[in-house]
Amino acid sequence: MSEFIVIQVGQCGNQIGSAMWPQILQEYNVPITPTTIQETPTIKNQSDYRFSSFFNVSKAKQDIQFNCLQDLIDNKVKARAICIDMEDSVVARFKTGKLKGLFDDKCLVTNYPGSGNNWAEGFCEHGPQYQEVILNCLRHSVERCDSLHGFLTMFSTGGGTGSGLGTFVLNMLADFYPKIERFSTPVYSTGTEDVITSPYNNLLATQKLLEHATCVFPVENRCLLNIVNTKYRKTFMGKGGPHLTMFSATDDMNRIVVDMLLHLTSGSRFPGRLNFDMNEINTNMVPFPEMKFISSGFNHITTSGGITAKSTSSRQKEEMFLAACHRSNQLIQVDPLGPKSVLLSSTLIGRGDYIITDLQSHIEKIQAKAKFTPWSKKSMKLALCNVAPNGQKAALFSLFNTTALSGLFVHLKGHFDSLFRKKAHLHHYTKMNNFDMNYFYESIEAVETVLQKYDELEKMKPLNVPRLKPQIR
Ligand SMILES: Nc1nc2c(ncn2[C@@H]2O[C@H](COP(=O)(O)OP(=O)(O)OP(=O)(O)O)[C@@H](O)[C@H]2O)c(=O)[nH]1
Ligand SMILES: [Mg+2]
Repeated sequence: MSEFIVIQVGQCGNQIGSAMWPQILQEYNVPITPTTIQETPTIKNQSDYRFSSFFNVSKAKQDIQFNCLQDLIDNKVKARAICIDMEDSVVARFKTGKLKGLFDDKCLVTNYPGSGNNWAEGFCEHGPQYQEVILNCLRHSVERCDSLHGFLTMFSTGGGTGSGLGTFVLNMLADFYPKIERFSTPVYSTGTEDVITSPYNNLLATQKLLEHATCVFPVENRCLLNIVNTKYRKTFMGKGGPHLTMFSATDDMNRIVVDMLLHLTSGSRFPGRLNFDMNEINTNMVPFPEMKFISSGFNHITTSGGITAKSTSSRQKEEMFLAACHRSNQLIQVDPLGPKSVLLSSTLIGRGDYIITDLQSHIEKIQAKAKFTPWSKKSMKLALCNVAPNGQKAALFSLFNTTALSGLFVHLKGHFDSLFRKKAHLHHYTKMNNFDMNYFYESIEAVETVLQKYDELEKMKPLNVPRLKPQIR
């Protein structure tokens, strides 16, 4: 059984975490309050379903059926989470709010007043200052795992703490636990920039992600906002009605990120007829070390709007497939099956009422529509997870490693250049102890290298291997 440690850093990382843990519990039929127990539970026996992948349950308590959060607290069950922020307001909610008692106090790290939207403050100041404290949290969490499989880090790249200290932690993980997978979900504010120094922070964080993460599942706030605008609020927004602001939509946006993380980790948490674990995703999806950014998409059906009929019709599955691959449902701005995309690798994960032939028919459609590298057309990763998202009968999750991701890197570099050319706001970075201009130069170089690689792969001609003709004697 494999275990994961979730590391949430900064405001954004911790806000996503605070939306994620109740949802994970809900999938195991452990609601926050006992009154919301479902009539037909998604799973029947928690001990069969790798509850301890994300929760530390002592050996003696592993056969207990937990019915609500209070049961977990009474039995000293803790989320495998480390919550770090250089201000204390978001993490403080874990001590007093609805998740009170779920987190280990030894794994909450806070300070005051934050990292001032400055990557250098997070990475160069708070990093060294908190290294020992964070290392103790890591050791404490790792010692409570039997077979640690991976770390999952979550933070935004636009501010200072998540971006700077978050990537410092990634660097620590690579140094101290080099053999353990390091998955990361960075939230980019590209297109909805609300932090003036974010072009610097985004680029500096991206270089560290490229260097230290094993696999990156990026999310762009503009995509989340579009999904929220067009899907969730469609019914009562009306045509031409007011558009949601980032501020009012943040909870809904975070719920989409949480759905993605639940799909991504579903194979590690539940069994499947064609089971998969997250390390398989890394092996299958990352063809070259620098090509580790992966686009994710799925049918955004919430619990209330999910498929609840006894079985899922083939028409519904077809709709789910189209939705999961459509550009409007990608969490990063790409069109995986569009003309500017060459697929380096792809994964489809069917959850719940899905069988292998459903996935195979989806694959044929992708093969007919998309462009591929010489090696990637015939080999797609398929996986089935027995348990559907909470309240749904079935769901489809897609992952694409595509050259269209170059759009993100072009955007990051363009925004960075416009600020850097004028040296605007630069003194905030250069005044930090341990910061030197090489951080900027290395980041520019790393992004340019990735762009060059995408370009080469896009231009690569598919191999035309002639079929062997049968010999006539
Ligand atoms: N999707 C999403 N984006 C967020 C959330 N909170 C902040 N952001 C975005 O993240 C960027 C700023 O990062 P924060 O996470 O607030 O910053 P931080 O990591 O706490 O760093 P400092 O406050 O500068 O020390 C902005 O672009 C915000 O719009 C959130 O809960 N969800
Ligand atoms: Mg903050």
